[in-house]
Amino acid sequence: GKLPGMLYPRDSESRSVRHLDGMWDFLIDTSPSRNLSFQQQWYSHPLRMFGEVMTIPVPASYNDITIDKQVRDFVGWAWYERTYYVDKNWDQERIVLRIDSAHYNSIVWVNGNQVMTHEGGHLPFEADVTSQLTIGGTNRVTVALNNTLTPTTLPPGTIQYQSDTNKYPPGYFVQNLQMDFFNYAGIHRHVTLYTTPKSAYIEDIDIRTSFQGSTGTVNYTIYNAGQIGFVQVRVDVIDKDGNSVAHSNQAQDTLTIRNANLWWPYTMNSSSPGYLYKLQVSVTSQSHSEKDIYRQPFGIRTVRVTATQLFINDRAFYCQGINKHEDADIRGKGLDYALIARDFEMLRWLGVNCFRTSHYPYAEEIMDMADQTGIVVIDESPGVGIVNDNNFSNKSLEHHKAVMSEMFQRDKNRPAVIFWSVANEPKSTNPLAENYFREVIEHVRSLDASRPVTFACNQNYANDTVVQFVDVILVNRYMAWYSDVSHTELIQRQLEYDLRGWHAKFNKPLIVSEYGADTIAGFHQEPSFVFTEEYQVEFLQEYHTTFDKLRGEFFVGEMPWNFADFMTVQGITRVVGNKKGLLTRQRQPKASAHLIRDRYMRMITGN
Ligand code: BDP
Repeated sequence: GKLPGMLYPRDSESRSVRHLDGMWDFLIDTSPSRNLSFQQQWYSHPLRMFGEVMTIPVPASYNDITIDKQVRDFVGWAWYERTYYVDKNWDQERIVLRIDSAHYNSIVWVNGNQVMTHEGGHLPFEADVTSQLTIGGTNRVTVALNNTLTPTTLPPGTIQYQSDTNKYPPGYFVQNLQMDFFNYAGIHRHVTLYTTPKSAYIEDIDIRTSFQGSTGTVNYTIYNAGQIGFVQVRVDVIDKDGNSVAHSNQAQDTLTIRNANLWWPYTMNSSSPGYLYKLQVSVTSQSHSEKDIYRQPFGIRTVRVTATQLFINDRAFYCQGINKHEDADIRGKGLDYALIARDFEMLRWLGVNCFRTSHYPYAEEIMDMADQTGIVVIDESPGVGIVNDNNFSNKSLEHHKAVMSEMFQRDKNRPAVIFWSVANEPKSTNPLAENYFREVIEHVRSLDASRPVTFACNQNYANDTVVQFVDVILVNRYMAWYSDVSHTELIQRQLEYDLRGWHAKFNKPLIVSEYGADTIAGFHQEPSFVFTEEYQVEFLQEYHTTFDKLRGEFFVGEMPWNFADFMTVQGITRVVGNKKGLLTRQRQPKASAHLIRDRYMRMITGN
């Protein structure tokens, strides 16, 4: 069946957008049952009636805002609330409430009435709230979030109860994570109210592109959610200069564009990287009383892999990559335009032409920047840490498929997205993984035949059961870090043997999707020593020698772990977070950043 549309809220002649970002009231449910908030129905009255509320910003993770450890490390229901005025001129409109990301389980009320629930962070959800709102008056929105991870959430986790009352008070529990990043929680991205016409509105737009010679092909479908149907559809392809270069009056059609500008990564076409067209869609109701207009950016480009190569627009592409996280001081995983701008500045400074959204879908504003600047994205799901038998259950599988559908709906029209990555480091040697991932990958292929599908693998080629299903092999490797630590002299031998083994067995192109060493900025030692900047540089250089050797054969890309230092759970192997960044958490370079920059710049200039 048709998946619900997830068009990004954009204003137009027929649509208004209003962010509800700002300071919200906030209260965590610390009751022993963890459930007092539902017994007392915290959604039924202003939150301040139920406890001493804090002021927490939206968007942001709540964890690192306060000086209260209980808030930082909280596991359970956290409640957000604000009031807002709805413009009296919106009385003829359909009004939608959209939350771009809230981690993890969410329930949303408007004026005390439940309007939606959603499972999973990192992806948007929305509901038509027209009938719940007081138009021309104040309204209260309440969001309850629960960040508990279980064997069937993505990412999965467990709650461990401690029963030894000699050591722990009654009811004591801890959240165990199966991923190596802090489980930041909160309303992480925009909360938006937007309007469309009441019944004749555009629900979804699906665009597939290709080209022959200099002629581009744009195949699109417009989905009408309204009950009354359109009598008129008008679709125009608008180029960068604002000119219509093709048009149609059909809800589904294939348009050709002569002398099309293809969407290119900036390293392949520096004069016009990331060329975006807009599909301008307008629909008019039968009675002509309603008209909806939406402009969807898209690019014309193709992706293809062979047994040894990766092609974008039929030209070989090499991934000068990097892995990222959504992570920063104070705001955690909260959307921050200044941070996004700085990150893209540093990506360009490093010469990066590709990043992986390790290990969950990133904010739409980040994806927009990738589309606009011509940086390629491996779009990864929150399927990180699928390692225990109970993570492969039918319930997990159904949820994983649903998450892939949501990701596809959100990102399907983005030219920057070249691959779907369904997971990071699942236990793919577990026999249960074979059927689970066959189904997940088949599901993604049924949604999208135009993009290769993959996952990042940390297992071994002899026993892996899942790489057989992918189009391109992604392996995460930590020779001389998690094994043979300090022995950089072993990297080349072990890496070449391993990478050749993967290719020989599966006959697919290969990317090293992670490699890295923890490094404390400012630690120096010569000869190199683990955790020093010298060690990180030497470590990366050894990998590079092997990458360069295999590049002409089947090796199509490299992605250091990680762009920047990032926060993790507290533990004895993490010194205030994971320090494998080329940059510090404040986005300043370590010595390794200069090494990668020199290397990637030479690739760009061909020296
Ligand atoms: C890999 C994981 C990544 C970790 C990294 C590390 O994919 O999330 O942060 O190792 O340990 O196994 O630094």
